[in-house]
Amino acid sequence: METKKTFCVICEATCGLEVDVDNNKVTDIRANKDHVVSRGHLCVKGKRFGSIQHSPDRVTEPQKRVGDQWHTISWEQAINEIAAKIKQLKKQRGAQSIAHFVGAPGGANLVAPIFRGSFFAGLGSNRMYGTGTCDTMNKFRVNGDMYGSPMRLAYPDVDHTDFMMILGANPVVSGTTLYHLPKAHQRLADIVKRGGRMVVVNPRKVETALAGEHVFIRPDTDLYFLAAFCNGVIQANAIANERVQRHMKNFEKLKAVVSTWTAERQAKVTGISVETFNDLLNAYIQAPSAALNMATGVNQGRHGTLCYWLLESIAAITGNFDRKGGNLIGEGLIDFAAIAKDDPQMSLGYHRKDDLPTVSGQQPAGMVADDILDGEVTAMIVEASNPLLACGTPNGRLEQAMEKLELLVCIDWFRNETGNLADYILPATTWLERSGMPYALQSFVACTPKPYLYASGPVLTPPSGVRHEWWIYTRLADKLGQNIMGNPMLSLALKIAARLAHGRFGKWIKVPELLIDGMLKQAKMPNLKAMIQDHPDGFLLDENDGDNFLGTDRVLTDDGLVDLAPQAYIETFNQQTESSYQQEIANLGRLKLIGKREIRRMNSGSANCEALVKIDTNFAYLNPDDAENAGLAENDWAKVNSDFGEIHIPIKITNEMMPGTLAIPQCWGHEKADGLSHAKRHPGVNSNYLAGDGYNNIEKLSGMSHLTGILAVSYTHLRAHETRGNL
Ligand SMILES: Nc1nc2c(c(=O)[nH]1)N[C@H]1C(S)=C(S)[C@@H](COP(=O)(O)OP(=O)(O)OC[C@H]3O[C@@H](n4cnc5c(=O)[nH]c(N)nc54)[C@H](O)[C@@H]3O)O[C@H]1N2
Ligand SMILES: Nc1nc2c(c(=O)[nH]1)N[C@H]1C(S)=C(S)[C@@H](COP(=O)(O)OP(=O)(O)OC[C@H]3O[C@@H](n4cnc5c(=O)[nH]c(N)nc54)[C@H](O)[C@@H]3O)O[C@H]1N2
Ligand code: SF4
Ligand SMILES: [Mo]
Repeated sequence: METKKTFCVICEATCGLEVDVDNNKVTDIRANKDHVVSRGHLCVKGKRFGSIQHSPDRVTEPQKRVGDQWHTISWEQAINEIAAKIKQLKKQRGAQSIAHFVGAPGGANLVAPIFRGSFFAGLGSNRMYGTGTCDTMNKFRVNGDMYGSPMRLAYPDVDHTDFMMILGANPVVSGTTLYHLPKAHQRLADIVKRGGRMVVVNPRKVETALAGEHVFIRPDTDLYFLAAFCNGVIQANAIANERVQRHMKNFEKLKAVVSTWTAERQAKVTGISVETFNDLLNAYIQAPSAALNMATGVNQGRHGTLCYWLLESIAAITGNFDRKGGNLIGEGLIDFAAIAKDDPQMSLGYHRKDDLPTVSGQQPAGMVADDILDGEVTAMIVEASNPLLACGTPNGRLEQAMEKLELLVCIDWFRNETGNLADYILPATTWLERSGMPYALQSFVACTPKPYLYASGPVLTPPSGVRHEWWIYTRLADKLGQNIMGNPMLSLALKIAARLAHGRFGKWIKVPELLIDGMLKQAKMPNLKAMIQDHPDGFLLDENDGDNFLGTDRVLTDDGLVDLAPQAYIETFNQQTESSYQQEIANLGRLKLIGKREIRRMNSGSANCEALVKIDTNFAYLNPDDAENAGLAENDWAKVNSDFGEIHIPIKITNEMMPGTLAIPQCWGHEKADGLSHAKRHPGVNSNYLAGDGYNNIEKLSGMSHLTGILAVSYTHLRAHETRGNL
């Protein structure tokens, strides 16, 4: 038995782990109490990952579907056949008809994205979709417009702030997104211990609220709250005038656009009383330093881009941006933001027939069904994702569309619901089987209140039939006769490496390790071997004290000024805000649907984990008043309709829910999961049958899907003779 140190990549907390390994099997996973930042933190998903790692359902050889039969085939056959089909489709339908779809774990993988991006660039296709347009593309859009690069990403300085307000996030369960906060509960509770305040604004009284205070907000009304908040700080003259004048532009436009939004007007739709609003506003203004944060619960609404722009603007004009204890921009080891700015794949682009944008390389996931049905997309490689459960799929529309693809390849550990429709499943390595560093954003862009460096080698040897993603993309490029990584010499070297990687010389082929070493060298840091041997718990880097962004060449806009009012946002705000406000008023009596992340579930990816999933189904969570109105009692089945679909789901009644809201944990609905035996026995219901897709249900500035605040048309008691589960 051996104990190895590594880190968990399941969520962005990236906790340090100690893994006991016996005969290439995980026997125990514990928190590494010496890890420089997570310091003994770990959750049940990391603890029990062994059950996923060693699941009997794991795909360990390439699989090919013929009719409804699955056959194990060799890698040689898989790569040959897939490359031949891609070649044929490219010739017949053009390179842009060959798409790829990347899921959340794709972003946790340091090396795969480089090869994936390069493979598709070589193919000539920039048709990338991903669940980035289900979680955060609005933020990348705003960063690009305000600070000059999608990767100039601010984070709240949790460990130093005197006031923190969190909208639409639940870091204690989720581990946060786009910044790094292991031990979230303790660090947020510490704000209160220091004499400050930590306020969670959320339609559900979430776990994070236990670390501070909680304020209910009606789903998808944050825009009016933030517009009034922005106007409030301006009216109170809480403006850092000198900073604004020297380092920012278009303050007057911002001021004008929010000028009609008051505490009273927002109160009508948000449910946040004038008194509570003013209390929050005053606390924010008076705090010596104050940090704001918003995440998926606001990003997925109809106005995610406008909301994030206002949130960032409030921080900027009040002097809380680029100030210790406020919202900071990290100084990464490598200037990723500058690289991303000049990379046409990463910057804002318009590559589609419609006017929807490509943000940070991603086209809207909510357009996949339309693009397939319109004949724009004929083939797709899905890497580390399960779009059938993750995306809006009105009554299952996405599944019907994806069945029409001429080629569907899933690179995954399992045959998930999307994989069921695939022609090929290509088995990939797990994070315990590869070298890595925590998410690129935290490592290189330093989106973390506690900057640190960590790197580790593989803990396990992969099964012989499993491959790293870099290898898969390189072999496909080789077969297609196209370059990988641009440069022809490097391309040739990589192709030779991939050809040899699983033969006699295999143990000498260390492509990911060389790449990681290259990145570390560029950052003037110790190499991977030294990190593993000399720094098994990582090491801390300089803290970010603020006052290092504004007025420096790190602001990447053309004129070096922060843009407080990008023209597209002003136009969209003027076009949409009044009319959507009136709709909100008209819809005040209607129930709104939100999602719910659970500590034992990681999107759909942990659904098959016996050690985690012990309940048969997800539930819809309702306030007692709403339950009574519909004649529903605990555990009754409800029939919920939206404009898009219908589901049948059992309910739980709880005061945690704001009246007028319904929360359903997403990424359930495994009744067809033939490759996931445990998930199939505990199927639950796919709440995204109620979400819309297509052009009208997409936020136009960033391509984000509309997945929260969905209006219910009706919710009624399901009579006993009606079927259970999805219709
Ligand atoms: N345990 C667990 N952890 C996860 C995941 C998981 O599935 N399970 N998923 C991972 C992924 S992919 C991501 S992107 C991150 C996301 O991390 P977070 O952004 O923290 O995501 P959630 O926990 O869903 O928090 C969103 C919150 O928004 C609230 N909300 C919904 N609608 C609104 C609204 O209109 N306004 C406001 N103000 N609040 C609203 C919801 O009640 C919810 O508490 O989590 C990651 N971590
Ligand atoms: N209604 C509603 N819908 C939502 C959300 C919501 O809040 N509300 N949240 C949205 C968000 S934020 C997200 S990110 C999506 C999540 O949706 P996805 O990003 O699609 O994530 P998963 O459903 O977990 O699917 C991940 C798949 O990747 C595989 N996998 C894991 N690690 C690796 C790896 O290293 N390599 C490879 N090749 N495969 C791997 C897993 O086995 C699994 O099959 O759901 C979205 N859907
Ligand atoms: S909090 Fe996130 S990173 Fe830490 S053990 Fe749990 S899933 Fe892994
Ligand atoms: Mo996500």
